[in-house]
Formats: sequence, structure tokens, C-alpha cells
Amino acid sequence: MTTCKSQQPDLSRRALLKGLGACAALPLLGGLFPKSALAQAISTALEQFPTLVPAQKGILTGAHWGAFEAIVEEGRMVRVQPVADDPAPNDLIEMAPYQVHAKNRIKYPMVRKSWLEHGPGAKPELRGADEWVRVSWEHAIELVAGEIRRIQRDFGPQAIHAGSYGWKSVGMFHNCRTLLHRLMNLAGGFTGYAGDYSTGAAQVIMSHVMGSIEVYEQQTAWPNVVEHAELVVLWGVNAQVTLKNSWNMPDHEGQAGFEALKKKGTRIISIDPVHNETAKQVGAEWIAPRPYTDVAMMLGVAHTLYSEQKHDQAFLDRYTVGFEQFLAYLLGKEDGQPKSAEWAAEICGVDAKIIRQLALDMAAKRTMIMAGWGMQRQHHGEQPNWMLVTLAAMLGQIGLPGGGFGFSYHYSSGGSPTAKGGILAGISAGNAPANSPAPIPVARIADCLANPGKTIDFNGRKVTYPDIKMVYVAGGNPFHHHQDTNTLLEAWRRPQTVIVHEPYWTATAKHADIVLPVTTSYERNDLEMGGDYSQRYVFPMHQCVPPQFESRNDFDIFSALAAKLGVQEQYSEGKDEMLWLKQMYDGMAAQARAARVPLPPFNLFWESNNYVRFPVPEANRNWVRHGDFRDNPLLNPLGTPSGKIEIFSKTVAGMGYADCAGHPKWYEPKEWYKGEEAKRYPLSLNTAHPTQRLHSQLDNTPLRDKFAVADREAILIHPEDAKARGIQNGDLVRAFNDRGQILVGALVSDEIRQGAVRICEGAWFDPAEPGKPGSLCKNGNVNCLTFDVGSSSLAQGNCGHMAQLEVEKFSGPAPRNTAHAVPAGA
Ligand code: PGD
Repeated sequence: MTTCKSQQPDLSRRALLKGLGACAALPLLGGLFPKSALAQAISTALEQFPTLVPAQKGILTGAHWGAFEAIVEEGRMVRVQPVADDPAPNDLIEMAPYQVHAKNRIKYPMVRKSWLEHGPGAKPELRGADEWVRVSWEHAIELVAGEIRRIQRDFGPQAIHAGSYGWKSVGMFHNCRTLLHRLMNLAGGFTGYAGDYSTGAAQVIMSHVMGSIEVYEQQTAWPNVVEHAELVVLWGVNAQVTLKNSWNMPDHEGQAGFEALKKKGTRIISIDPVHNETAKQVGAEWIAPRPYTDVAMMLGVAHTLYSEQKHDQAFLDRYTVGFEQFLAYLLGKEDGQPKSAEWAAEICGVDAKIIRQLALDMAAKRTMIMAGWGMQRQHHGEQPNWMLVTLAAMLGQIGLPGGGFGFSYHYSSGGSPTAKGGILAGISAGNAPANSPAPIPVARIADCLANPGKTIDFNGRKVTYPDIKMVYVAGGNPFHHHQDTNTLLEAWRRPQTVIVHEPYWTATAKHADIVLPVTTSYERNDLEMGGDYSQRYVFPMHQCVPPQFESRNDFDIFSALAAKLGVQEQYSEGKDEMLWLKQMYDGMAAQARAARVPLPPFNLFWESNNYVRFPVPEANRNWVRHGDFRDNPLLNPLGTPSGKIEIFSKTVAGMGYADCAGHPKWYEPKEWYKGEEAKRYPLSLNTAHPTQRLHSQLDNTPLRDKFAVADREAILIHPEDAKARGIQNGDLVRAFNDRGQILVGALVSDEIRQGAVRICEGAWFDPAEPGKPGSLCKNGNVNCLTFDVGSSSLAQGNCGHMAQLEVEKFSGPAPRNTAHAVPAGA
């Protein structure tokens, strides 16, 4: 383990302040009162750096849910307060003390009994059901290093799936996923993944259509939108919920943007089967299409625009290619079916008059269409994004102030104006060895585990699945995030060894062979940017409490493994935690200096318990996405083959896929209300992101008191659907289909369209009979019901937002919810 120098008080603070090379995490001065003479001296020295903002009361740190100050008493984190700059503090930060001191922390390295006694591959059907045996750290490191060595030697790097997808914790250094990749690259290579669960379909199709992935790009700046947009259409957006958390630390400027729209009285329309929190918050008009039918509705809008001659032909001529091919489809010249508002209404269940009026209103006003990502986490999920861009192109407002489309206003505050300063670079995964295996599409993991040697299509290429012998997870929870949990459970039996680094006994940890306990981010020192799009803040993440029980930092675990594998020097580069942080800070500060924003030396910054707030140039508040392309498409072409928006893509057409043609189209999904399954499973599932959680993170905290119904995940169900099944508000309900069954608590409300039900993703999987596929999940993990096919041959994104199901009132005694219990032997 590298030394955490916070436990070495002999280093003199004065030496630090003189800027000597030594670098250590010392008890903080800036936040302690009354201020010592030294702290006073620091404050005075810091006055020359106006970008610094001091903490008020506690130790600065933070999470995906916000930057905050932690109050620590007698070695325990007791409460937190948001940083002064946060315009919309997130109540999730209050859970930090419960995260550190959770009852289901993994305390010690543990090995599954059968695996320990009989070796790799022993009784894989007992994963999730076996007993656990505590081992020493030394023994655990021996076992894991031995397995990496054995599998590399006997099967080669492709046999190790160390993609390890997940949201982990914030922190640019203790980035467990990158740290894992760094080790595996040094140890001979591994099978990784392409894409992600958030935007798997969108990012592939947008690269062909717009020449950039769009979903993680800066959006037209909020002040510009607030000033110029006359109509904002939220298409599948619940920003009030999703903006609470960010990939880095949030600046929460998105909430301020929506508040400003509301204050100004800008007309907002929300298109969503659910009258969601955002629609209510901003007072939006609500249009509720049937789930999974948005593309049909968009086509109805497009058809109206064209037939009413409200489309912008000049824009289409100058900035797009392929409108003619799309038009032939729109008008029904290909299949004899014009995609009129009436045609769309019959599919999506929204009155044709409303569809037509929507088209006319959008054309009459400066319109910003903000789209969420749920629509593309569906079968043929490429189409909603492609069709939405096509619609925006027909409106001709792309690149105009307050107009066009945006795919990231609901995520991490896209549109928060970009600041001028420096950007932290995190630790790198290093270079992959020359013989590194090709990645698999991220959401095909279960298919890959179960079907070694199978070949699938992927974005114009063929991918052949390797034979995976080892799965290594650090910072993700596949037993929550992957679709069709029961199929995953069976596929998970194929590898010989599963290793998981986790702070908690999640379902993924429970289904491993070797579990290594890791620190939470509050038990280590780190640095993180604040504002994913604005890059406005640099937050220190000071260690608040010592590592709990025997937990260790991922970095220290991987360093110990690196030592056993003979690559420690390359792994750590001879630096410990604080030296890595200093190097990251210095790189960022050099960029800031070049931008004429001076910062103090690292030691002074670190010691002061301040955070950095970079200035935002006025011009950036007015920045318009694709404005330069609109100004001069020849000088500023898009990254597509034509340099223009590709309404028809020769590249995609050339792939010849039956499930993704050369222009946007309506495809009937695998399961929907008109499909075969609907006869037995008539309800259409919506798996929104939860309000009181981030994916599965924080499910094991008292937040449950705010969302659990009948001690389970809630199911939002329309009163008519509930009545037809004799279900009342608060009832314990079984939701099921051919893939699985879960217990949920009924929330009866007319804020969801009849025929649709909403169960949020992220409830921890808790099978009544562990290890047995199809067993009742007692906590309500919605992925027991979703299906595991790729969005299409193009992107192979996940279809987590889609499934037909039935519900019934649960009879008999309610089984105890054990999702957050520790397993036998632990
Ligand atoms: P998290 O709950 O964030 O979910 O899936 P993801 O796996 O990212 O899991 C992160 C895990 O990392 C937690 O168990 C946490 O304890 C652990 N962890 C945190 N910090 C550390 C650390 O420092 N070290 C280590 N070793 N572990 C750590 C999210 C995924 O779910 C995503 S991004 C999306 S968008 C998808 N959404 C849906 C959906 O909308 N609908 C369905 N049906 N399914 C989805 N799945 C996807």
C-alpha cells in the first residue's frame, strides 16, 4: 500500500508553504476555527488569487451529487453542507455520512467458499448463494495476481474482461476503472468495451449524421437559450431529476437555466408518457405518447411541416444531404404509406390535431428541442436521435440563437457556459499492448460471456466474442445496470473467476469469487473538476475519515498487484497519492496561467481548503452550438463525409443492415403495445432514472424512506390499470413477464399514461432463491424484466427502457427485503 502521509504529522507545514518539493496531505488549516497564525498567513497569501473560494465550516470534498463540506467529529463524518457556489444544492449529498458508515460495507477481503476450496471455476452455480470466507490482504493479493498470471499465460489477454463499466466515484486520480485498465495494460492486455450504457445508440448514429457524438458536447449556452428561445420542447427529458448528479462534480447550472425559462414565461412542452417532475416544476404543457412510439410522432410532425410547406428548404439545401431520399419515405413513395399526422396518431396515441399543431407552433417560433436519452435506450434507439435532427433541420433553426436541438441539457448541465482556466487530466490507463484484443460493444457482455466465438455486426464491422475466463469489475454494478438479469446470471457462470472491488455488498459483489473492500472517496485524497461542460471549478477532495475496516484504495490494491506481477515501477511511476495530485494540479495550473488565470502553488492550495472558481468569458455565455457551421459551412464543415448534416447517410446505407437503413425510419420495436407479447403482457415499461439515487448508488441509505413503497421500489401505475387489477395505492405488487419477476410497491397516479408503468432503474437485485435464474427479486430490480438485445446491428446499444409486462397484487406474506443485507460468512 502506498503511504497515506496524512498519518505523518512530522512533516512541517512551514516547509510546505515554502514550496518545497515534499508533498503531503496534512490536517487542514483553512477550514479550522479559530484560525491559527499560520492559517491567517495562508489566508493573506491567498488573497492575491481571486479565483479561490474558501470553505466555510468543514472539509472540502464532493461526489457525483455535488461538492460539499464535510463535518467530521471524532473520526466519523456526521453531516455535510453544500459549497457556497452551488445554485441548486442536491439533498443527496446528505447521504455522505451514511455512505461512509453504511452497515453493508465490505469489511475484509473475502473469497467464495467453493472457489477457495476447489479453485477457479468451482461450482459457478453457487455464485450469489455460496458462503464467504475472510482472507488476509496478503492472501487475497496472491490469489488475484496468480489468476491474472494464469489466465494471461493459458488463454491470453482476450480471456480477461476488465472493461468494467460503471459510474464509480468522482476523483481524477482514484478513478478505479482507469486504474484497473492501467494494471491490465501493463499485465498483458484485456478485453475492453466500446460505447456506454447511457448513450450507446445515440453516439454511434450521431457520428454518422452530425460528425460528432453530440450527446456529450457543449450545448448552446443557457443565457442564450433563455434570451432567444420562444418555445422549448422537452422530448423525453426529466432534467429536474437527471441534473441532480453529474459525471464530475455538478455545477447545477442547468437547474438555474430551467428556472430562468420558467421565470421568463417561455412556453415549454413536455413530450413524455409520464407527467414528470420537470414538466411540473416548469409548468410545461404535457403531451403523452405511448411508450416507444416517439419516432412515429416525429414523422407525423415532419409530414405536417412538409405538407403545410412550413419546412425550411433553403436550410435543407445548404446544410444537409439526403432530404430527397427521406422525403420519398415520408410521403410513402417507398412503402405506399404517407407518414401523416393521422398515421402517427394511430401509432403513438396522440391526437392528429395535436401533432399538427405542434408542427405549426415549432415552425412559427424560435424553437429549441431538448431531447433526453431514454428514447435511444430502446430497440432501434438510433432512430429517435436521427429523426429529431431531421426534424430540427426541416425547421431550419440549427445554429441560430436559442434554436435547433440539444441532446445534453438534461445531463451534467450541458449549456452551462464554458469557463476560462485549466483542466485537470486524470491518471491514464497507459498504452494498450500491441496484441490487445478488440473491444466488444459494452451492452453485449452477457451475450459475449454465454456465446464465445459468436460473431455480431457492429457499426460496419464484425465483432467475434472472445472466450472470457475472468471478469474483473471495479466501479460498476452489472447486476443492476445490465438488461435481463436472469440471462446475465446464467452467463455469469461461464467465467472461471470473477473479481470485484467494492465498498458495499452489492449484488455484483455477492456474485463474485473474490471481493476486495475499497474505500469510499471520502476516505482518500483527490481532485475533481466541477461542471462537466463549464469546467468552472476545481475542487480538492480532502480525506475526511480514515479507511474503514480493512478497506484500501483501488490504487493501492492495483499497486500491490503490480508489484506481484513485476510492473510496480511502471504502475505507480514511483509516486504516491499526493505526488500524483500535485502533478495533476501543476498541469492544470500551467494551462490556467497560459490563459492568464494565476493559481497558487499546489501545497498552498491544498493546505488552504479552498476551491477554484474560474471566470466565464462574456462571449461564452452567448455561444451557439453549430453557429460557426451555420455561418460558413465550407470553412466549418461537420465531421461527416459530406461535411453536412446527413439526413441520408451513404455510410450507414452501405452497411446494408435490415434494422438500420440509410435514413431515419419508424421500425416496430421487438416488444410494444401492438406486438405479440402485449397479448399476455399488456403494460409498457418505462425505466426512468431515480429521483432519490444515482443508478444503484445510495440505494443502501435512508433515502429509501423517501421512495420505497411497501419497502420495495415503486411502480407508477395509472388508476384505470390499477383498478382493472384490484390494485390500490401502497399495495405490494408482483410485476412479471417471461424473463423475470419482481416485487414492487404500487404508486397509483394519473401522472402516467394509461397502459404504461414506470419502475426506476437502480434497485439492488435481491433474489428470493439466490443463484436460481427466474427467482423473485424482492427489492424490485427492473432489469429482471427488460430484454437483452442490441438496439440494432449498427450501434448494439442497450434496450433498457423497453419491455412488456403484467402486474398483480401480491398475495401471501411479504418476503423480507434482503437487498442490503450482508451475505453468510461476511
Ligand atoms: P452505479 O450504481 O453507479 O451503476 O450503471 P453503473 O454500474 O454505473 O454503480 C457503480 C458502482 O461502483 C457502485 O456499486 C458503487 O458502490 C461502486 N463504486 C463507487 N465508487 C467506487 C470506487 O471508488 N471504487 C470501486 N471499486 N467501486 C466504486 C449505470 C448504468 O445503468 C447507466 S450509466 C445507465 S445510463 C443505464 N441506465 C439504465 C436505465 O435507464 N434503464 C435500465 N433498465 N437499465 C439501465 N442501466 C444502465
